[in-house]
Amino acid sequence: MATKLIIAIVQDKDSNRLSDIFVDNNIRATKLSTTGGFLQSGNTTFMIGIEEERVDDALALIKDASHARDEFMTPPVNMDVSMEGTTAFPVKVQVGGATVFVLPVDKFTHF
Ligand code: 2BA
Repeated sequence: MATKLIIAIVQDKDSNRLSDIFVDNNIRATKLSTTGGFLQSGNTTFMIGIEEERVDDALALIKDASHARDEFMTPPVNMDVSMEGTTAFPVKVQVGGATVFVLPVDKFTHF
């Protein structure tokens, strides 16, 4: 039976509920505290080793538990231009519900 690795990046606000959902559905996952490269604020990455047949079910649970939200970020002031009258206004960024990768797994062992 082929194993896949799901890597799912979700917002911190959704992560505890998603952990509970994984436990309830007998999905084994490792939760990592991560940082988004763009917003440079915390998010949560789940690593899930799972049988290929169950990948779609896991993706449906992730989709259901993850919500898109608007965040505001203040862009850095460009120091190349004159500072006169330059104010960095917060910019609205929509952060997605979940960013998900599904990878093949060459070998999966438990010792
Ligand atoms: P962040 O890198 O902090 O990005 C947060 C949100 O900012 C993104 O939401 C997107 O709406 C926006 N954003 C990111 N880069 C941008 C850029 N160069 N210009 C304009 N807006 C930009 P999502 O796309 O939903 O991504 C949420 C989080 O998922 C990301 O947090 C990052 O941690 C991860 N992620 C997204 N795409 C990825 C990828 N291709 N590879 C690895 N991680 C990814």
